[in-house]
Amino acid sequence: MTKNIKKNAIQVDIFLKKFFKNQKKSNLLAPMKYSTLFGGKKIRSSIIIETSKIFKLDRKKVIQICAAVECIHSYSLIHDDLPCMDNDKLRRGKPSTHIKFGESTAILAGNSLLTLAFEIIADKRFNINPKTKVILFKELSECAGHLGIAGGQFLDLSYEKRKVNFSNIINMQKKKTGKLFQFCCLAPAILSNSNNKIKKEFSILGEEIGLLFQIADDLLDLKGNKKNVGKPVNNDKKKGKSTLIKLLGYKETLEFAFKRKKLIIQKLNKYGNKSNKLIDMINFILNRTY
Ligand code: GRG
Repeated sequence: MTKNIKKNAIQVDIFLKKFFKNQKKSNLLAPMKYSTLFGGKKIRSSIIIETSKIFKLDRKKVIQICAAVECIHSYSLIHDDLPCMDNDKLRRGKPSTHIKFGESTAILAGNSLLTLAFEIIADKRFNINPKTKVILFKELSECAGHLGIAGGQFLDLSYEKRKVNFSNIINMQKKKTGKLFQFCCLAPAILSNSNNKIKKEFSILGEEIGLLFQIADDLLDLKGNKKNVGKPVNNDKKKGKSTLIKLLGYKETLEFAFKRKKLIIQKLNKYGNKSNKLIDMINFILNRTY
């Protein structure tokens, strides 16, 4: 499995490197590259590529979507690590972007990665129907904005050191992490002109996969090791983060995650062999050590 994830990540990195190379030079390019090209699993790209197989879309057809999503993901990590947010000095085993380049540069590099994501989709070499591009823009901006990642991050920060109930934690995690995964599963359905029912089905699946990913991230924070994870562990407790583990305990959270995983896989089973690789990916999410 990890071999497949690595292979997918290399291809996205090749695309991103070329895209950066074709940009006019600026002082922000170095921190932008630092945050996107060196390290990171690029699991969201793998989810896009493996979902695309269900829709018989070649990986070349979705590489721009992968690159755009990774830019937004990297942007969110840069901002997440800032002193005014989670104040983390280590990311992917290296100094966080603001530690390496300074705070203002990190903020601006993050902002530039967000806009670059839309530039990548807008690029004329991404040769798809303009109407489809507009739909992708709309969905991606919704997933990144106040109803998605940014809104979820707001909730995450405002829930620190508070007693938060189950449904509020799930809602926060679905926004903070689930929404970008939602886009990863929805985009291939949009690109293949699927009907609204299928688009809805893949949106929900993506959001569920994202929630599973976030729960696995919280489990790793508790039981993982710093070297593998690439950032300090046991952070959530120190910061008073509201997680399912805090509410339910480790064992019950793990059981909850395995139940959710089973439901996702049941839904994907109806696609037969075409969904095998995506199912492998979902199994990886919960078994991962990094
Ligand atoms: C509007 C995009 C945007 C951002 C501003 C800071 C912020 C609001 C949102 C942060 C959201 C966030 C950091 C969610 C955490 C998701 C998560 C589990 C990250 C770790 O992802 P991995 O494991 O990281 O895929 P790698 O290093 O492999 O890329």
